[in-house]
Amino acid sequence: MSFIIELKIPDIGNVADVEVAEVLVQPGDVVEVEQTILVLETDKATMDLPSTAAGTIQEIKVKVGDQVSEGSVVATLSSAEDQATAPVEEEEKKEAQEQETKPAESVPEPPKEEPIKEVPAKIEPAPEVATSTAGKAHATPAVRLFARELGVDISKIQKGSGRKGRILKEDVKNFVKKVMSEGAVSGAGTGIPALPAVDFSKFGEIDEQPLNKIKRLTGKNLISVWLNLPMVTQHDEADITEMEAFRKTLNAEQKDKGVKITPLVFIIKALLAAMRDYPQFNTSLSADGEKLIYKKYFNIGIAVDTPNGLVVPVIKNADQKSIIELAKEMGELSEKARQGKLMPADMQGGCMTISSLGGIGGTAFTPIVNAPEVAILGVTRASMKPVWNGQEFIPRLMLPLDLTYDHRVIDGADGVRFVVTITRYLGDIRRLLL
Ligand code: CAO
Repeated sequence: MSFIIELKIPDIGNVADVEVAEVLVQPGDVVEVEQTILVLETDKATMDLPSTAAGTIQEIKVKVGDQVSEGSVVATLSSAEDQATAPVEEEEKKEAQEQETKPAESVPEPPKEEPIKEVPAKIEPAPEVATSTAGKAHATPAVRLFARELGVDISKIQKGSGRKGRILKEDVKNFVKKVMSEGAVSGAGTGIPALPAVDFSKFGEIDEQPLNKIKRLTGKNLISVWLNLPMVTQHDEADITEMEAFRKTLNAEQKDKGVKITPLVFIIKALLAAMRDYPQFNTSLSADGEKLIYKKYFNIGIAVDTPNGLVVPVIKNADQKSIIELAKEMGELSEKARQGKLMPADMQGGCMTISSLGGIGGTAFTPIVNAPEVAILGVTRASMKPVWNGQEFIPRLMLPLDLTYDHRVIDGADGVRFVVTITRYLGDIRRLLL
């Protein structure tokens, strides 16, 4: 024989019109005694409403946002007599008899052989639940328990996806997934304390946008490089007055052929020449850090700014290409990058990278090495400067260069020698022929 049991709101301390914040079950669900079926919310706290009986949910009589008070029937449940807990058996029997003579309002009339029991739930207030603005997690005890079981510090989940930012089980699961997949980003496993989460909505209106895949991957990679490589940046300036005059002539000649020659191709040429002079810049450390691998090929990566983030296509065998060929390939690769059409092979095999911000501006910056490469050359905007020639100041076009290198592989003296060598090649491009 089975019984239909009405689950009602018990005495909740003279609080009327409490809002239903979550409905955790639906008709047909089999529930256990003490399983939370609803979450109620007042201005100050949330409360779990546990089922007082085991059985199958027949009907849910409330929805999220409804107001309930003591005595409100929230659900009906069919239960085998021996499954139901009967904390107040005598009272239940009496109530069941009353139900037989006086059917409950808004409860569909049960089959005759199923006497109705009204079992007021023992409501569990969640005193420690507070709003996220108070710095504490906004979650039900069931979710807190779930988080504890997974070893998650729930206060690290700043905002949940439930109503009013409530943290749901799903948020806890997503948090665990994020920590597992982005361990490097949070500093997990490095012994470095994670940055504290901040609820920016406390200070004003915000708009939360997920990072795209390129940004997420770049971020992970940058953190890993930042934490693994001892990096030093060396700054210098190249006098490119003559180089620019030649570039302008060349550009005018090439205009009809649709090739645009920017300072970058000359910088690639000068970098290649310096790499030949200093082979330790065309190396990578082996994974165990015990060996230095010298490369006999010269592939140059170029950082390209795209609407989706930074990508680094690689010009393969750049040493075997002319200025015009490099300019053409640079144009094609940056176009492909901006259209999101680069293939993984287009971005692999780089020996050293150039990050040129010269088309935008800047006077200096400290680029991050594109590991496992051992150095990166940063370039910012050339400008006219007064330069002392031994007798007088003369106006010269000076190009700022920023060389960041992995100090495990490159000594400071070689770092400065290398960048000075690049300035020499750029200062007199005839030297590139030697
Ligand atoms: N000084 C002065 N002018 C420069 C210059 C420099 N160092 N570098 C380029 N210019 C000029 C070019 O001659 C061109 O002038 P015109 O339009 O009059 O011909 C203009 O600036 C624009 O150049 P560009 O940026 O389109 O072309 P580029 O070959 O110099 O650079 C590319 C190509 C793909 C590298 C660049 O477009 C880009 O994306 N740069 C951003 C890279 C980046 O985000 N790096 C940061 C990574 S974090 O480490």
